[in-house]
Amino acid sequence: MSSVVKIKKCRICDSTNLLDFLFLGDIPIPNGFINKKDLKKKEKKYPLTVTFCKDCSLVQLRYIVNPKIMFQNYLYIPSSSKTRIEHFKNLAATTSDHTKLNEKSLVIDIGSNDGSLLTFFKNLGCEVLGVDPAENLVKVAELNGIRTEQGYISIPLAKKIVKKHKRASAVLATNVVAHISDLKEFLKSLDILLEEKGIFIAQFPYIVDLIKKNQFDTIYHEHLSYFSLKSLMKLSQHSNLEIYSVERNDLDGGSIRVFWKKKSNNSIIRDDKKINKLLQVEEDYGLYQEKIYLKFSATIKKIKKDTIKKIKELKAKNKIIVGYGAAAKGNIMLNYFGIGTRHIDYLVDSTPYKQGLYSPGVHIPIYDEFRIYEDKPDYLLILAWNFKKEIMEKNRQFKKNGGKFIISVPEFEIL
Ligand code: JHZ
Repeated sequence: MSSVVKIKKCRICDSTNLLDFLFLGDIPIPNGFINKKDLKKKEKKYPLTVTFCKDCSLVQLRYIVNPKIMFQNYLYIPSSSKTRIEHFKNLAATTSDHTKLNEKSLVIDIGSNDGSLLTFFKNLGCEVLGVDPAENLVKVAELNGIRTEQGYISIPLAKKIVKKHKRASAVLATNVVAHISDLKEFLKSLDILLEEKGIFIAQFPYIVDLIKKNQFDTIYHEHLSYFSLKSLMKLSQHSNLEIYSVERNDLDGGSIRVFWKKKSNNSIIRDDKKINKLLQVEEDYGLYQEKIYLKFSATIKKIKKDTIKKIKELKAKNKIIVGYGAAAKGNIMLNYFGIGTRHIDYLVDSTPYKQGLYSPGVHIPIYDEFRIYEDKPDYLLILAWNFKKEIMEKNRQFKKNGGKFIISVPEFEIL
């Protein structure tokens, strides 16, 4: 695969009836943090164009960046947030409510990162196996005691895993399905991985929340698809798996958990009530019509204008602004808004791997969170707005000292 490919048809239904409704610009990959010595090198940028399939309603990126460029060396780790780790604990409990797990059960996590989620299944006594393409993170996971196969899930890798280990009682994928280009092959791989009564649980940010709450910065090169339940049901038609339940939760600004089983497994009853209720929410919200996406695009342009104006006003008063959380989404926001070192003095992030590096595109230095207590900036622009509560609680003292928080999603606000 070349470094970037333009798609001509929908990933799920092959329709060419696509509407490009938003262009966020040519932007470097959002987890492409830079070493000081490389700052002068030309960075590769890729177009971020979002398109809507008028036939099956899948929202997707027009341009796909080669996954090797994005995931081989990956600096994002879930364990940098308490909220996410608590959520993983809850996900492990939900999984064992859905399927009987014991010491003989194998649980596989696709996109297992540093092994944080699987640790909870290990504590439940299950056998666990991670699958992840990032060389650096496989090493971290192994150090955490989580055995991990390095690679992208595919039919050959699924067959290899079954041969080497066994079939799984549960396969999980949190914030991963959106990263996958060939979704039909993905479902086939799951069919191979799962035992007859096994279940697959996927979780990712939900398009209804994304549109409703103006979460434009969740749109980036890693996320190829932004699924509605309807689009996923359409996808499942091409496979041996079917969706049997669905739940919403408030992680990452609003996510859905989708539960799949094998079509041949009649021991699990499909929860039609939950499924139909959510399909109705989507229909009522206008998710299957192009109008809502055109409106979203106009709103995002307004947020950009408002934020730049307000930040310039603060800078004119010589206020010091620091960005909180060098999240992938934050890097998209900064690049789309064109906010750089003239506006933001530096970023802070709890992930040790990101500290000492520079943000992609706008090249803002990243430091340890504690730096704000030495420098005492006037404002903290919360880039990781999905952890607003956790970040504000953690920095109560900053507020007590007279500091203020700024948020730009769902709209510009000083808190
Ligand atoms: P966070 C990643 O996106 C990439 P990002 C990926 N594609 C995806 O889908 C989402 O995750 C879910 C920092 N932080 O989790 C840690 C603090 O510094 O929103 C992280 O760098 N202090 C897989 O990168 C960042 O913020 C804190 O107190 O947008 C949050 O990144 C807290 C709570 C976080 O994901």
